[in-house]
Amino acid sequence: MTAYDYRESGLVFPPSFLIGSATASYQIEGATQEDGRGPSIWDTFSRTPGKVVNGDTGDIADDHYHRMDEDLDLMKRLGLEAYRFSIAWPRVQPTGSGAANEKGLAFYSRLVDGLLERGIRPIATLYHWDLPQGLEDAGGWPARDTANRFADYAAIAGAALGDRVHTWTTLNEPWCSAYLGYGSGGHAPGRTNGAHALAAVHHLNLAHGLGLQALRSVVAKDDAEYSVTLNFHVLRPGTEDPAGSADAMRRIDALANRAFTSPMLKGQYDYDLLADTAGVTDWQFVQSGDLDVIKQPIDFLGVNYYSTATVRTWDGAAPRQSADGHKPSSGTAWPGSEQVEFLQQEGPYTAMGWNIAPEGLEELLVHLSTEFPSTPLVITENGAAFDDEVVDGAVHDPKRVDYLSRHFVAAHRAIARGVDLRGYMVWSLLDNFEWGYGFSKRFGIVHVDYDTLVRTPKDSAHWVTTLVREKRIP
Ligand code: IFM
Repeated sequence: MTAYDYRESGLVFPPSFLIGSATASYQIEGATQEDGRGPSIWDTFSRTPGKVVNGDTGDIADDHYHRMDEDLDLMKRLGLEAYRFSIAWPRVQPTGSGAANEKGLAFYSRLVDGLLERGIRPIATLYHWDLPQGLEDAGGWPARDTANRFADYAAIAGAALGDRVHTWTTLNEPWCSAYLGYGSGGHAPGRTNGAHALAAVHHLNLAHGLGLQALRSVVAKDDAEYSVTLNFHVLRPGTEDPAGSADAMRRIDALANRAFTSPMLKGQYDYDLLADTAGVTDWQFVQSGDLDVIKQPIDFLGVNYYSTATVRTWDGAAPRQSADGHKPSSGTAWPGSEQVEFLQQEGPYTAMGWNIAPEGLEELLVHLSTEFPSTPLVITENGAAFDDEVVDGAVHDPKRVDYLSRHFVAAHRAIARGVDLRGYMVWSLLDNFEWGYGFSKRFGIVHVDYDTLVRTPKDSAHWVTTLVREKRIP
């Protein structure tokens, strides 16, 4: 089956299927030095020459901090049922520990109230990569204490907002935080040390477990839901003989997917992950009892999906390819499995160079639901970057509409195959700061003019509005 087979209008979703959109704090808020917010690793990283395309920073971004009411009204006009946002830890605890910054909490309190007033369900992520710089200076995610600090922060956020937030998500894509932040160096804080990356994996997992315990002990809403969001690598064999790629696929699955799902959902690190990385670390940072802490009940697993990855074991002949979809950087995102080659995949592609493969989403959802049958799923991110322009006050983005349409078809097919899929958050509500790519990539269903900060809903936003209203793929 190819991407082109996933065109089908008229498919109907159940009325309870939740459709909304997502953003993250550093990518949209701006106001990085206001109301007591402390610096985060992304402030430091983006100000370091050469780290972000065009030297872009999140200092202003979409200025959402000052335009929250306008953005809330926009969400209401678009008919969104849910809004997935993240809380900036350095707004809540400027140095990452100690007393709460009330002005920072007040901002998110107003956001949550504004959502509820408009009938939009608040889905709050505690950590979407903006670690307080003070904690990085104290060791960052490779240091165990960061997980303890995260639990304190979770308790502060839960106590302040827990009477109103419908859904809590501990972490967004810990794969990126650990491997891009500490392994490849492509993301903040930009370290390139495989052992640190693996220690970060464990401490992020621990933070998830401790964070859920802390949230549950303070949240004053009995029906609040708890979750975590992972970005899954859906793998394809890079040789005609699938067996020739089997080891490469197993290794990447272990590092990228099972390094998080196994501890969080099964209470274990898989033997092959430990064996593959034995030359990098001895995993002594895993202490007795940690896995019991990490394996906390969740109400659903958040799934972020964009494209597939094709891998094989490098035979040493031709120069090694490394098209893993991330901005090339000096270190490795694959500690212990550097011999795996990521091959250029068949198009069509988005502006990120990512292949469009809706069948990968269906396959992933079916796989997760087979592997973890008692864990419901929500697509917490899916979307595409394309080069959009405003012409006569409109943005025609047929490629994004087509991308979304095919992925909603994939989601629908997964449901028809028995997957307990509860919702779908489109990435992203607004064009925003795309990390190492700065503002050069536009993922929004709403266009943002970075000079005037004017928001213009794209055709894809109108498409989403129709989809939500009719619960039917237009
Ligand atoms: O923009 C990011 C987001 O912050 C995390 N998931 C992937 C998106 C697109 O790269």
